[in-house]
Amino acid sequence: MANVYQHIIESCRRGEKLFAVLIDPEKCNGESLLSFVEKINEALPDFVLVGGSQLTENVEKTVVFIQQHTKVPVVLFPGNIHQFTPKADAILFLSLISGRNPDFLIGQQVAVASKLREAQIEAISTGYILIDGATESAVTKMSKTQPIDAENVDLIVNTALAGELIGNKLIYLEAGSGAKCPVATETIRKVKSVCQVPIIVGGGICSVEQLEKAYRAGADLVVVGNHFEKNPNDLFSFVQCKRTLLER
Ligand code: 1GP
Repeated sequence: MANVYQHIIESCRRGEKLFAVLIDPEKCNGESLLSFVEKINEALPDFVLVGGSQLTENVEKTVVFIQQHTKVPVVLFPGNIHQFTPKADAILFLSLISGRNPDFLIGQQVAVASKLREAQIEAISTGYILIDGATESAVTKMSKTQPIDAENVDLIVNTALAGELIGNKLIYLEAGSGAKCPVATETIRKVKSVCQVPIIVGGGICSVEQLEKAYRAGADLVVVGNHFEKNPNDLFSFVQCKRTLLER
């Protein structure tokens, strides 16, 4: 089984960028899932993330289906503990450090910890920072926490730094799925300048230009989900973008 974190660290060391597609089992299933997985096999993003903010019963089925059809590692990106399945290759073990809801900071993690250990799944401690993307996100609704104001860059940077200092191995800057405004490049740049761990950026990225800007600002891994629901063929140009950056 692939070691996902090792892959991220080694890519960062080589100066390579990473790209992940996010699949929400409630929105992408059946024929559309099969057809998208076929595109994944051609485009070869680094990871397939599976998860969503809403409660869903289809996570395990979706993970197994994707694994049966592709060799790209499948990483859980769970909105809550009910989405846990030991079948995934790894899990982003998220703590919503921008919020002050104890359940999403540590409560859900405590509830699922023994299952993770039992499954011996690769759990990657991830400081998850929700930033206002000018749309009310599903994360805000589900977690009952407010995003950090996008203008409050100092707070975002200090939150990321605190996450790293308490041991998070990744920092995820999230504008929320379908955000009108993705995370600002200046914010990514400042977080990258203080953090040593890899930075994930996601939420509202819907063009190669926005993707390239995020990479150039310092994003190590960019996650795109929503955009591919209507434009699955764009997967090719998005994955190509990170390759082109490396060749330049
Ligand atoms: C959401 O960061 C991810 O959690 C991806 O966002 O669906 O807007 O691409 P989009």
